[in-house]
Amino acid sequence: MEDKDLYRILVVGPTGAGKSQFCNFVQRDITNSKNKVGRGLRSCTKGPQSNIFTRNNTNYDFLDSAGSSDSDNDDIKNLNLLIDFIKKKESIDYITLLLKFGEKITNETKKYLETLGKIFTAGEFYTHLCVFFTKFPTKPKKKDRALKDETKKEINEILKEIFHIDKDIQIPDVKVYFIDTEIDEDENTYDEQSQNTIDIMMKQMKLDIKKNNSINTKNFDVTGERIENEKKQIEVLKKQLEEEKLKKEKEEEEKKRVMEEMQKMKEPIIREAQERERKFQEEQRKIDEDAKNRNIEIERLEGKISDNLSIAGNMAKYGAATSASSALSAFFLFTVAEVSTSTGVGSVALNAIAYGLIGGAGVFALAALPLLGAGFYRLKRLAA
Ligand SMILES: Nc1nc2c(ncn2[C@@H]2O[C@H](COP(=O)(O)OP(=O)(O)O)[C@@H](O)[C@H]2O)c(=O)[nH]1
Ligand SMILES: [Mg+2]
Repeated sequence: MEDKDLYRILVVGPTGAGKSQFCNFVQRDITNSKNKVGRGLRSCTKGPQSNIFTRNNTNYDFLDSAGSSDSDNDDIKNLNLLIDFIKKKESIDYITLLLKFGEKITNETKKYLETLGKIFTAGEFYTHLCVFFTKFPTKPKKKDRALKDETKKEINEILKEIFHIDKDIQIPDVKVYFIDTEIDEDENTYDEQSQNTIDIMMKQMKLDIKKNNSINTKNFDVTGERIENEKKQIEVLKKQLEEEKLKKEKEEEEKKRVMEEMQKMKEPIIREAQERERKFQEEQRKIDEDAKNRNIEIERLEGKISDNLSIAGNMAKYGAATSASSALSAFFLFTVAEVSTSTGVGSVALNAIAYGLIGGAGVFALAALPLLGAGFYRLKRLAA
């Protein structure tokens, strides 16, 4: 959104807060005479007044309102004047509320704020407002800085009360500024720090206005009927919201009930499926086990086959060696016997050898028998 051609700003606050001097200050009216500034108790502003000027290439109209609790003490009269005035303007963009720094917020001021609460809705007020505390020392002391923080807190609490905003409802704090608009008579200048504060406020205001529409002032009225209607509308909306909420809750409950019902219906089916799955898993496990066992058996048999084959092989080798060696010994003994007989060695010696031969053969035969038997048995198992 483009910047507006003219920003219309309402300046409100109790008499003596410094509204007229503020309007001179924002337009750097160093004569401080465009808006007649009050001297003494009586208010000098008779009725609302327009202040159109240009600052930093932007056009403004600061509307200096009459204080509603001025020395005439006629709140309604001043309120009438203000409403008539802003009705003619059709819309305003912003509200600056001026209060004196360092002074307790009096009951009079509270009444003034309550009157504002009859003109603006809380929504309008909170989205278009900033607060200025005037007469803030140009060289603030420690106590002034402490009071500044307290003041911010206090004004936020008071406004919440006036606009009936629950304490626990979180709304952003209103923007609060501290200035001194008094001319330094020796130097004939305004406090520059305070002028900078005005520039900051104007920038902030432009941002706020981009977010929020202007306040339409055409339907403003003195009786507070507009606000009452708004409140009634809010009540109707609240009721509707409450009914909607109840309806939704009932729907949610019904949904939950149906879901539970469905769950119940589903349960036996799920259980059956689970049982089937369990059985399937068990069967699968058995099959796996069997397969594993068979594999073990196969491995065992294979092991045996190779075992037996090697035993049989050894046996054959062993048997051949044994037969060969016994044949050799028999042949050797026979030769010895033959030689001994022919050479005429004594018969005693011959006999001893012959007996030795027979005995040795006997012993060999006895030793070889179980071995042969075992070999035979193994070969038979293998064949089976
Ligand atoms: N020191 C000082 N005096 C101020 C300031 N603002 C207003 N005044 C004085 O307070 C008195 C009332 O100011 P005025 O603008 O007429 O208040 P209005 O009734 O709200 O319009 C005048 O004497 C001003 O000079 C301020 O910021 N600092
Ligand atoms: Mg004034």
